[in-house]
Amino acid sequence: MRLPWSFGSVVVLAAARLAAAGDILESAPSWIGEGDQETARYGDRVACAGDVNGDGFADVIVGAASFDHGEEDEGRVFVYHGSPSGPTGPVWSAEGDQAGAWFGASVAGAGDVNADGFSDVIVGAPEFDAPYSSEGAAFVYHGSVAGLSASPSWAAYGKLGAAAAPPRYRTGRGVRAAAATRPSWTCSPTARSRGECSTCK
Ligand SMILES: [Ca+2]
Ligand SMILES: [Ca+2]
Ligand SMILES: [Ca+2]
Repeated sequence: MRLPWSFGSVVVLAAARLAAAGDILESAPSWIGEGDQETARYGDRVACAGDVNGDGFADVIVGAASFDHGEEDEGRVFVYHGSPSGPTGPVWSAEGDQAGAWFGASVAGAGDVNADGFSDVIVGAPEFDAPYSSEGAAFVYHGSVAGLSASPSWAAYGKLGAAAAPPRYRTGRGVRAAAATRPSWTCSPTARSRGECSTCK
């Protein structure tokens, strides 16, 4: 099957056993995922997500860093749950919600970072502004019996992006310059995108 190149696609090849030649991959894909949006860059990054819903089947995560869904090139990530017939879904997706964030330019299984028995995933957004221009961000989503959480459970930000001058944070006593080393990873992505960092200690 030939797909429009700019849409992007992901192909899964299933293992087949040949007694004479040992274990090899089938030449035909057993599953194909598609971006269904021009220049979405779907499939530029793919990874095993672990078992995010704990059903015993491995799950997969696919990034589409130039996906548009309200914001141009915000990026979007899709997760497909494994099953006896292969990947199903997408059953979960998340997006950058910031133009040009490139959310999903990197995706990976994170292991089980909170040791609850469910695999977690990490997603990179190298052009995310928070508030430095293109400082970049990484987000972790926890797994559960229902799959990944809708909102990130943890986020970290580059802090040293291309901003010409350090931003100023609003405080209860006015405005002051932010320290260059100010920790910022406890601030929620939504709060940071709104410039509400003074409330995030
Ligand atoms: Ca699973
Ligand atoms: Ca969006
Ligand atoms: Ca976990």
